[in-house]
Amino acid sequence: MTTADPTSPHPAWLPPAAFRAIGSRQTLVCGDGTLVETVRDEVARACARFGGTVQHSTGAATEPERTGVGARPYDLVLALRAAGSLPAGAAPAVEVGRELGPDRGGLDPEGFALARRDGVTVVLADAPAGLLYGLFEVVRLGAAAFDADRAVRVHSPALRLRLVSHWDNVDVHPVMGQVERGYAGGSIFWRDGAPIGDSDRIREYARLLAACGMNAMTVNNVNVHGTANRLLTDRLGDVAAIADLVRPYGIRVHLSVNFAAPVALDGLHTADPLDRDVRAWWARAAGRIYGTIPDFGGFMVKADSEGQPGPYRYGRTHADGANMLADALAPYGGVVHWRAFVYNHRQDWRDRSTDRARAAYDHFTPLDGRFRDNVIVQVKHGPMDFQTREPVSPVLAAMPGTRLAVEVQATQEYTGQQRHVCYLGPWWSEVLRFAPWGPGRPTVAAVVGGSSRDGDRTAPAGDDDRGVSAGGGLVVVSNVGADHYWTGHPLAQANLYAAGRLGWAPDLDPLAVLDEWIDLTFTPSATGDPDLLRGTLHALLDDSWRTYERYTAPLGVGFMVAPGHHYGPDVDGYEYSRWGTYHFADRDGVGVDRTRATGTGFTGQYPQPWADRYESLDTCPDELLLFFHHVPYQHVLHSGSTVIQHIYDTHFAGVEQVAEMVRRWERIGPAGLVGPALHARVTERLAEQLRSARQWCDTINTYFLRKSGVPDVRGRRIH
Ligand code: GCW
Repeated sequence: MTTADPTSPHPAWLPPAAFRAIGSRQTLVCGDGTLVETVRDEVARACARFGGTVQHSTGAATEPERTGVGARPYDLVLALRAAGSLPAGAAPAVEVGRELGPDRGGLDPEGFALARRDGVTVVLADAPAGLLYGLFEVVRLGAAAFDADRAVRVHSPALRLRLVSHWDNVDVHPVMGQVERGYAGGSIFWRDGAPIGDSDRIREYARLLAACGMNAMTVNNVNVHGTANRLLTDRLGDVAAIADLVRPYGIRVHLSVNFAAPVALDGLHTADPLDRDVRAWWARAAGRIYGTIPDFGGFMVKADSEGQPGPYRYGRTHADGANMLADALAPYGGVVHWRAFVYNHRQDWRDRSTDRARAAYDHFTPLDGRFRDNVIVQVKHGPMDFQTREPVSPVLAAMPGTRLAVEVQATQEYTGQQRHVCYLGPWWSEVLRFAPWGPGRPTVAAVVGGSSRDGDRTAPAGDDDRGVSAGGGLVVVSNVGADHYWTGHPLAQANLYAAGRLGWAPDLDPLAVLDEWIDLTFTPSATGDPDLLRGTLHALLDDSWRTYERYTAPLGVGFMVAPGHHYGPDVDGYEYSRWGTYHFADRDGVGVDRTRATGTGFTGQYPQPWADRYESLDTCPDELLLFFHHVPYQHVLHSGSTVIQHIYDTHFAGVEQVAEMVRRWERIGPAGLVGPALHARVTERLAEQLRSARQWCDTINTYFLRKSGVPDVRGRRIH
């Protein structure tokens, strides 16, 4: 990679060199429409740099034939199947099309077929979006796309909706700043209440999103306040401007809205979802939006959560609230993402039956089947709140009559705030592959992909994109900001990339995804040893989530973080607070008893086999032991270690692993394998990670030594 140009954003996984293989060849693009033009423009841009050519034939006129170049052999043909006859030089594409034939049926609207035959690489799609995703698949393959023959392979996304949720504030929030939980500088959309107006950056961002497989985004925080309310009304033009910029990359814009917007904006006396005037207000708002943004995606709502307004205030249910908005959007094909992140954040800690982990299930599962088809209930992947380790939310297995989306957090609120290397691909992959009904039964990916309506049968997804069968897909909270590297920590780019790729294909190996990201992002330099760079990046990233877990939160304990900003250790920071209680450590033991037998009964929210597996100390996985059980410090884990010794050992080991990461990264500096600016940025962040890891280790080990009185069997120094 060359030295970063500080005036333009870092190219992330789309540096010009990633297009070398395409840009040095002869390409034919066939078809009509904005996204096809994007494909043509992308190829043309690459050709301008690397000397190849591109011909574009629309359905109406096959330009290559008219100009007599039709007989030339192409290296790459990207064609819509309906684009009409192909020129002679694209004959292999015709054959591939025939093979794909009527018996293979229509391709997914975002899908494509890829093959290589007789020296021609062929991408066929039935809709322009498919051609765009096909192009980026060829980019990913690089030179390999033009090597040996390839049998026809049909690609389509497993999850229909793959949305990036921005917690970007329009106004600067007095506590949260321009981006809530943002660790990468300001917002790429907003500054001090107004649009930033950096069209190039927003366009580049849309390109990056499309290239990793995303197709939607919200442009404002789920906590909606101040000027953000007005994005629905007199500031709608700001949203339309963003939509215009991202549309050519197949990204649809959604808005986070305030449930009480009719009150906040127009002085209505109520926001009751069953009130006629309120319903009419939302219907008018939707009409206005679609008049301005015809492909608007829909609304995202955080209601009755952490102080946000919602239907409870009017004695109504979440279904009443969500359905009202759904009805307003339905005539235009919009959806409502209604978040299930609802819990009592004013708890009385003396009441041991209150359990935040239970909340989403208790609030939402009674409403299963009562949401409109264009409502997506958006469920955080764990029952708590994006902690380093949590079980999968049982809600994902408990609402067969509802479209569900799973929400993950790329912004590293609880995983090192983009100062620590923490590759989350392996974590999300575990979540998506989790089988709530046991091995061999549908996974979370199947639930949110719509191929599983319940645990007892697997039904194919419907053809339409409405209804429960369509699933609700993946939502990822963005980790992007106005920073040169987009994500503050340059290596945190891998998280956004992985979210898109896993949303498209949840079965992908997260380490293979990392290889894709490395290959695209880091162009091998003429002098450097690419294996050294790849080896170093794998050494830093592969196990980084587990390393982070080792020096922070043992065995499923969460929230031992400093209250408010959530960075760094504070074991009792949230303990016995109104937000919840998370470890119950005392002189005898630690952990939260969530069993049915003696605890909060949370284990009962799971179907079998997990309800029993989590309930029993004999079968509960070590890594979640303290999430489900309160045990003495001397309790022996399946690993053979005691709980207290495990805490000491993992904390020391985690720090040692970070020290090794520092050494590995230092070693590649002189080799010039990455630009000096990027190398320096990562070096600086690693130094902070090491400092912070030591602090975590000291704090946690000291706390538990004092509480338990049990010494480290290895006699290491604990303060
Ligand atoms: O994790 C918590 C965060 C809040 C966030 C909330 C949510 C946007 O601390 O900052 O608010 O989750 O998901 O709504």
